[in-house]
Amino acid sequence: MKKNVEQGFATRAIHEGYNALDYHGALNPPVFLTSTYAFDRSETGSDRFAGNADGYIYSRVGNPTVTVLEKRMASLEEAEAAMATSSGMGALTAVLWTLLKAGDEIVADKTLYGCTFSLLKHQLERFGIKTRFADLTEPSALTRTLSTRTRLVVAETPSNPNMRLVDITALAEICRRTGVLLLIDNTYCTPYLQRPITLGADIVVHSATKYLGGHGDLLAGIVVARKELIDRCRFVGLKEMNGACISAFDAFLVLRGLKTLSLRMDRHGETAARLAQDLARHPAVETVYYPGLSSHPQHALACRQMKNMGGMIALALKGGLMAGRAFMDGVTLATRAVSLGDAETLIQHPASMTHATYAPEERGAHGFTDGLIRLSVGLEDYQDISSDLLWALDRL
Ligand code: HCS
Repeated sequence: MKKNVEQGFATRAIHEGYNALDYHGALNPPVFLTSTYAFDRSETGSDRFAGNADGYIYSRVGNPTVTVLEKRMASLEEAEAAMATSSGMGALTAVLWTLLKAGDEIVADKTLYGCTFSLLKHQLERFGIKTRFADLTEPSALTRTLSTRTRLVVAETPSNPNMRLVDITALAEICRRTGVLLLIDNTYCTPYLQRPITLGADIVVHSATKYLGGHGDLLAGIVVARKELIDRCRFVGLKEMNGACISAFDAFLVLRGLKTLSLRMDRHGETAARLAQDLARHPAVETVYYPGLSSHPQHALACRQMKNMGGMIALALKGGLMAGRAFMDGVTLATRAVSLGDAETLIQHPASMTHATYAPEERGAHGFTDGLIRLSVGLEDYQDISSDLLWALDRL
């Protein structure tokens, strides 16, 4: 794969894919608010549609502002190419519609974001595509679960919401030997903390709504892979199947967010690491799920695979669901809301919110309890977030 890494990560997050002098010196990429593109003559249009000439044809398939974002994300993930979409689910479905047909199978890690789980478990079945779930924290479980029909392996690391990690290198090696593609959802880490393509994954998807955008003001998704695969996802999954194209304005906002990604991820990680320790010491807390804690079962893997331990924490309280609800209602600085990766600290209850798509009996089987609370640690002062959370815990 092409590795465009001559400059540092932060430099590329600010500059890659854009030259101001090509656009009248405009410091920021112009927002191209256009749905279509004029052809100088009819043959130009037919050549572009046939894929025999470069150039824009329609903004569902490509737009100059979006192209800057795609070049920048490909560089940050150290991949050949990227495709931006209107949401993380749009990114995932563009890949699935492109790669799969009736009769094919997916192997997925047992814990996934609720809508990803529902798509794989319930919705794809209607089209004859089956998903087998396995505990992919143990790579040998993948070998046992693969069948001759498996086309794709899907995992989040860390997983949403319970912070389980998969060993990307180990899974990639098994996938390579068996001719199956490995897709990693890198939303929790961003390429600043973890670059799955460099560890052997074939495809990376993101909800760019989260840390990449970083400010809770947009919805977007990204697919990263080798160019041949991205071309297929663009002209099949995006153009002909899901139509989940990102708007030029949202692409601009993601580009603005990326400029500060490294600074934000450092701060999210520093604050979350301190908070995880505070929470783990509190008598009302049963378990803190954070890969930076030495008590995390995959702490050693996290130290190898991630630059820092990220800004997401999950916790279970001794009082279970009722205590969790009281804790959420007791905080005053943290915002009760789904989503993650924003400047604001967000707190939510997966079983009834982001993961309500799991049936009650599925939650335990897929690795999280009804009492689990998820925290997206924001960029506020550590002391203020810590006081807010500990104050609410003290009152349980
Ligand atoms: N994927 C987001 C949106 C949930 S509905 C989250 O918070 O995990």
